[in-house]
Amino acid sequence: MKRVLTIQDISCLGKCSLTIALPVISALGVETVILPTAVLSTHTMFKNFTVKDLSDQIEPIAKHWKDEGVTFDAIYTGYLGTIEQIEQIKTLIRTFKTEDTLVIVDPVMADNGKLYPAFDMDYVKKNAELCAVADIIVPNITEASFMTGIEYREEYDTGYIKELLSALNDLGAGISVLTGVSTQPGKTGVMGYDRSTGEYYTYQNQRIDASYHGTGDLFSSTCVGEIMRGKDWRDAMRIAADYTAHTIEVTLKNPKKPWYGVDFEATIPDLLEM
Ligand code: PXL
Repeated sequence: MKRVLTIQDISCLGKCSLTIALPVISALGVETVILPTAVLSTHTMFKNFTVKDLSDQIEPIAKHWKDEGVTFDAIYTGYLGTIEQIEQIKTLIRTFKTEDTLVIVDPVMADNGKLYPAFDMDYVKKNAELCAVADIIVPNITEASFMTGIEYREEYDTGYIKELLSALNDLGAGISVLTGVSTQPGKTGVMGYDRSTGEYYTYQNQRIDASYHGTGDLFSSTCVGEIMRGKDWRDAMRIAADYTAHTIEVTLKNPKKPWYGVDFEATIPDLLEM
C-alpha cells in the first residue's frame, strides 16, 4: 500500500484541509499519515475561530518518524500557518524526499482575487519557495497571480493562463496545474504544464454557479489519492475535477446543506467508481 504524508491544519469544524484529506485519500486505498500544523476550532471563514499553532511539534514528530525509518511515497502540503512553518516544512521535505517521493504542494492562501485573512505578501513569497521544491503544484488563479506578480483577472483568455503557467514553471515546480480555469463559456476546470515534456493539458467540465469552501482541498486530495493509485497526473486531474463538480452538484441539492463546506461524505462511494 502506498503511504502519503499530508501536512496541513485541522479545522475541527468546517470540512477542509485534514478533515477532507484524511478521509478522501484513505478511501482511495492509500495509507494517510497526517502532520497537523495547527488546530483551529473552525476554518477561517467563521468569525471568532480559535487557533493553536503546532509548529513546535513538527521537528520532534519528524525526528521520531526518521528514527523509526518511516518513508513516504508522497508528501502533500496544503494550508499552512506561518512563514517559519513553511521553512520547517521545507526542511522536513528535504529530510524525507527520496528519488521515489512525489512532492505535491497546494499553496492554499487566497481565492477570488484576495488573500485569506491570516496572510500577507511575505507569506506569498515563502509559499512560492515551497512550490519550487515540488513535483506538482496546484494553485488557483488568485494564488498563481500573487506568486508570480502577474495581475489577477476574472476575464481572461488562454494566453493569460499560459502566461501564468509559464511564470509558475519559472518558480521551479515539475508540473504546474492551475485550478478554476475556464477556457469556454459555461465550463470550468484545470490547465496544466509539464516542464519535462513542454506539454499543456486542459480539462473542462460543466461550470456550476456555486462556490463552496474546501473544494480546493477536495480536488487536491483526490489528485494525490489517484496519483498514488497509479493514475497519470492528467487522469488524476480529470477525475478530481469531475469528482469535485459532482460533489458541488450533490451539495446544492441538499436543502439542509451547511454553509461552510460540501457534502463529500455522500459522494465518496461515487469517487470509488470513477
Ligand atoms: O480550504 C482551505 C483552508 C484550510 N484551512 C483553513 C482555512 C482554509 C480556507 O480558508 O481557513 C484553516
